[in-house]
Amino acid sequence: METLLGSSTFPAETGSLPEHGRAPDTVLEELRELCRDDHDYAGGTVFNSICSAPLDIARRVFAQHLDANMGDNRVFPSLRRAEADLSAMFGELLGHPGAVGVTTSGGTEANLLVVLAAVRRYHDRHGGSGPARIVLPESAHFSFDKIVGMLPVEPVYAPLDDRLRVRPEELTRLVTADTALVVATAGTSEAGAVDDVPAVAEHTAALGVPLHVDAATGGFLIPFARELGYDLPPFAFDVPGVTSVALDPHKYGGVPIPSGHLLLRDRADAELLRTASHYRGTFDHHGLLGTRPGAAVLAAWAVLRTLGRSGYRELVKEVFTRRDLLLGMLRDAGFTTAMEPQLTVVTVRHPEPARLVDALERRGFIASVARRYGLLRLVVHWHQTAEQLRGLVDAMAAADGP
Ligand code: 0PR
Repeated sequence: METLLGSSTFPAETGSLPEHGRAPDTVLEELRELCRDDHDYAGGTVFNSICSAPLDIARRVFAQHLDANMGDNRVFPSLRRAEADLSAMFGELLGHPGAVGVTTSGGTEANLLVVLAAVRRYHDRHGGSGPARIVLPESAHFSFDKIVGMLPVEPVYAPLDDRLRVRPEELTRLVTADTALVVATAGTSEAGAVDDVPAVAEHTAALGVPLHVDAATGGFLIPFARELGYDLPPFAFDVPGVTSVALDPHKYGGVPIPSGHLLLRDRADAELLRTASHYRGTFDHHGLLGTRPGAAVLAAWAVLRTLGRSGYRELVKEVFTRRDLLLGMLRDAGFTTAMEPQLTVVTVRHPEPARLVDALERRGFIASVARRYGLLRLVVHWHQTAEQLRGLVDAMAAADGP
């Protein structure tokens, strides 16, 4: 069967709904076949992913709560409490214990909600339904490309510096008092670049323009890396003028997919997102999805309490140490990194990065190309051991040479 993703490799028989069900063992055998090309994070072949295997406690909690539905807090009152606890924990982590939180399916939904709130606020203030201007870095995640296609916004993009961070002085020139929203990124997915949020916030705060920080990738890295002494700027509510932050427990948080969280400084912003559920006793919705898995929320709750700050600090220490190990290995093998990485994404200069990625893939390794910048992109994560990083660099050298 032809799909957007290509042809099914299965005989027509297994791709269609069978008239009569099969024995579970048969289906599990078929499923093994279906998943035969999937990679296991533990196998040392995945170097493109900001997501990783969830922690054991998360697997257990997730498996125990498969029924849990965030869309019904009367059947599952625990979920509302877990969401409130998570918001309090994240608020504290991000410098504002009183922040209002909304669980989401990930960074895309969190970013969408923030832009939606900005559009509604803009229309409330200015009347009409015309496009609301939002100013973003050229490095903004492609979730914003989806969002600007869905909502009445006029995006304006600010250029980057040589480490792929937004240039604050260029961005501020584009922001005026009637700008509906400014976005900064604390950890781009392509290069791990952390924008200078304090410099951006100084200007937006003076104009009263909301500033959203997309920390989907960096939200679980930067606070702990800063505690460990890495030189990274503050990016969250401890910076006056930051009005919302998105962070994703399913990235460097150790939590299963789907797990995202949007934190809002001001309760009035949550009001802009409220939709009445029309059911007696059931809470109103602030997110986009209706029926959605509560298992991820309970798993996030359990992981945060199991690790605590010191557990995350240890994980972040390990992953940054491995990043530095990889940098040394690449240098020794004759490769040139494009810039000093701020977080866990290492970018490498190469005349034909796509060809190198193809060659690596033939050897079983998954790396990626940051297409906007023409750079080879390697993501360091805690699923990789030192030997596996060695294996990657050896494969790079053998595949193509520096
Ligand atoms: N904002 C930033 C800064 C992100 O890095 C991402 C995801 C998002 C928003 C969107 O989040 P959701 O995907 O949770 O909606 N960044 C990853 C990326 O683009 C997503 C990803 C993760 C892709 C693992 C592949 C993969 O194996 O790299």
